[in-house]
Amino acid sequence: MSRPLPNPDAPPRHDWTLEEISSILDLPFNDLLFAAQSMHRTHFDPNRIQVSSLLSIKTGSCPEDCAYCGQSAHHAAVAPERLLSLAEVLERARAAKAQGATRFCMGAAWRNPTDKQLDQVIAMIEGVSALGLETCMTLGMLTAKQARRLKAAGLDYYNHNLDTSPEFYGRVISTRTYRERLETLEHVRAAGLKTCSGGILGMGESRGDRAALLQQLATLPAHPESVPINLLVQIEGTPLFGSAPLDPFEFVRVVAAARLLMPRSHVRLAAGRHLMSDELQALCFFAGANSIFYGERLLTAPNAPCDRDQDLFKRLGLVAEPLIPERSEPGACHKTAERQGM
Ligand code: SAM
Ligand code: DTB
Ligand code: SF4
Repeated sequence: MSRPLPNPDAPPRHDWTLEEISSILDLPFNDLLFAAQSMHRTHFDPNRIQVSSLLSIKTGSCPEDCAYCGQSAHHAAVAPERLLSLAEVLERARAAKAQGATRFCMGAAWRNPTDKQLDQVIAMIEGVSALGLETCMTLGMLTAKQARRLKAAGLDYYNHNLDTSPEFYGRVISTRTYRERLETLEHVRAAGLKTCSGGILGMGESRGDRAALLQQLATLPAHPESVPINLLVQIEGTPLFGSAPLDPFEFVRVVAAARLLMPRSHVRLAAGRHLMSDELQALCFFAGANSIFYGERLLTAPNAPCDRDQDLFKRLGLVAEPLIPERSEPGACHKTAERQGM
């Protein structure tokens, strides 16, 4: 290989240039995958996958105009629903845990939560944590004070995606700026919450846009602990419905580059897995993806069916990452996951 590649033994860098990232994305496919897999096994057990489950706690009628999203009131693709009750959320969290999930992610179709809405979701964080699950929320923009309140309530992760490059962003969203997204990430970090932040591929962006998104993520003061890479799920009625499909190898390249640039982060093969073949998912795991959403639904869109995932894990010899010991009720989740071959 003529071009320098990230050294697996060097500390993670936060000063990646666009040129460096572009040259990584442009590598011959086999060189890129070999480098990413080498990096992956330096920092992680290559056969372990973190398993998260997702629930929409408040669906639809969102004031934002994100062109990919079926929950925006601007396109009204899905019927709006009220905020779920604490009992409903806990029932779904228990079911997710019984299926082998170790993290429960709750999403609301809000531009930002009000302080009253925050009180309601804080009760959910406390209840889900008490079940021994890690908690993640994605509620839109947060103030510094709201982020601190979520941390004090015991929230583990906050998801807030940059979605795409700063340059392409204006083609996708007009009601919230890139800067505002970065500010929310600052508040999340400052509060001591773990960050979950990534983007969406397949919206018509160029490879240069994908490099610029990766640069934004990899030059944050701390790499997000979790980096979800979503494949656009095309939802009828949204402006991005009918976008040209992405070359699947391009998706794998971005996963591999994320692994090389943010070597200690969990890279999640997020939305769109139900549209991927088993072989494509296996390539993504080889390229360094080590987290998935598990369960029949994402927020409003379908996910890969659970029996298909269990079969895939078995055929690939993958096992679910156990809960960190201090959070689990003695061995419970791990046992459930093993029983299911996950
Ligand atoms: N409303 C909050 C917000 O946008 O900040 C939280 C929920 S929102 C649905 C979380 C993320 O899901 C978005 O930032 C986007 O990256 C991803 N997402 C939404 N719709 C998607 C779709 N149709 N395909 C792929 N990813 C999607
Ligand atoms: C993320 O990056 N992907 C998830 C989660 N964070 C909240 C959301 C995917 C949504 C897919 C479309 C839907 O279900 O409506
Ligand atoms: Fe609203 Fe989030 Fe959907 Fe954007 S992605 S329209 S903010 S729910």
